Amino acid sequence: MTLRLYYHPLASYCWKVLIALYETGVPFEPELIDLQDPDARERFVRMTPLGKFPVLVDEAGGKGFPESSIIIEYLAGKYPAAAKLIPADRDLALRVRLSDRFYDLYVHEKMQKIVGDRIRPAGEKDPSGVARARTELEIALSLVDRDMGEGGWATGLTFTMADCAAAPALYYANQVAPFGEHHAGAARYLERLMSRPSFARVLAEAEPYFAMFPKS
Ligand SMILES: N[C@@H](CCC(=O)N[C@@H](CS)C(=O)NCC(=O)O)C(=O)O
Repeated sequence: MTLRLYYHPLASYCWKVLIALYETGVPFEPELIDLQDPDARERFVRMTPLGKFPVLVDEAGGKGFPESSIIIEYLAGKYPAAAKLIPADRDLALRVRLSDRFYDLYVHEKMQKIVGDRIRPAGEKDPSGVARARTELEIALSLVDRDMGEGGWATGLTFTMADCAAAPALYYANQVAPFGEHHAGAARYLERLMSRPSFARVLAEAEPYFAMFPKS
C-alpha cells in the first residue's frame, strides 16, 4: 500500500477526498488523526504546519500533499481509474475546476464559518461574520438551484471532482441552515449525491462520530 490518507471521518474536506477514492477504487491506507489529542496534533503539525487535513502521502513516490483539490488532481493524474474525475478536454476540465472552486469557496467555507462560530467560546463569537456567511450561502444555493434542478452532476452527465466538492459542502450546509424548503434544486442534487454509493459509504463511516458535531 503506497497511499496514506491522514484524515478524520467527520471532517468535511476529508469527505471530499474519500469520495474521490471510493469513487475510483484507488487503494489507500486511512490514518485517523485526532486533533483533540495534543500528541497526535503535535505530530501532525510537524508534518503539515497549518494542521489541516486531509493530507495524502504517496510513500512509494516520496510525495505528500495537503489541499483536497490538489490531492484529487494528483490522483487523477497518476491513476487511470481516477482520471475521470477531471476530464482530459481542457474546456471541460476548466468547468470542473471552476465548479470545485465554487463549492469550496462559496458553499463549504460559508458553512465552516457557521459551524466554527458554534464552537467559539462565549464572548468570542462573530455574529456579523456569521450573518454575512449565511447571506452568501443563500446566494450560492440559488445558483445551485439554477444549475442543478434538472438532474445530472455538477458539470454534466459525468461525476467529477466538482461533485466530490459539492457533497460535503451541501450536506453540512443543510445541517447548519436546512434549505430543503426554499432551495428545491439544491435539495434534489444533495439527494442524488447521498444516493451515490461513494458518498453513502462516507456517510455511513462518519455516523459513529456525528454526536461530536456541534448542533447549535
Ligand atoms: N482548503 C483545505 C481546507 C482543509 C480544512 O479546512 N480542513 C479542516 C477539516 S474539514 C481542518 O483540518 N480543520 C482542523 C483545524 O482547523 O484545526 C482543503 O481543501 O483541504
